[in-house]
Amino acid sequence: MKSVIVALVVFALFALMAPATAGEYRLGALVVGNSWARATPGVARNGAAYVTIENRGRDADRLIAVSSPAAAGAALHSHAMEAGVMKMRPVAAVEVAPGAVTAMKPGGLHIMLKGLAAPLVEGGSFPLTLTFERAGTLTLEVTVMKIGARHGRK
Ligand SMILES: [Cu+2]
Repeated sequence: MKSVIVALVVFALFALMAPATAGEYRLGALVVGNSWARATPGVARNGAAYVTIENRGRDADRLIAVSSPAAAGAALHSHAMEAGVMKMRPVAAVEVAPGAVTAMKPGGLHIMLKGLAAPLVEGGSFPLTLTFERAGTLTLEVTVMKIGARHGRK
């Protein structure tokens, strides 16, 4: 009987941890998926990663911190026009409103990876940790697409 309960508990834990579908991760009311990055040429010191965050809950949440062992530093960035020139700007947090889907993409919101430990190679992957104010912390695997890619697998 005891072993059955243990097996059920282990199964339940796996069910909780397993991605909802391939490449999707659940964290409380949040579903995070389509995580990808562009491959970087050997000389590049920085890279960028993108994720899509869906808030299926009733409460607003905020992405407040990002980190990765693939880079010395990671930060949330947006793009904005400044005197007619597109510039990247750090943002303190990314709001994820209830019922909304926030999709990072080239030319928009992105996760800046500063001081890459090694070039990002197409077909590879690396861990990325996201910290949300309400839902907590999630580490997911980011797939590296080709240099100049406009989107992930989807
Ligand atoms: Cu940036």
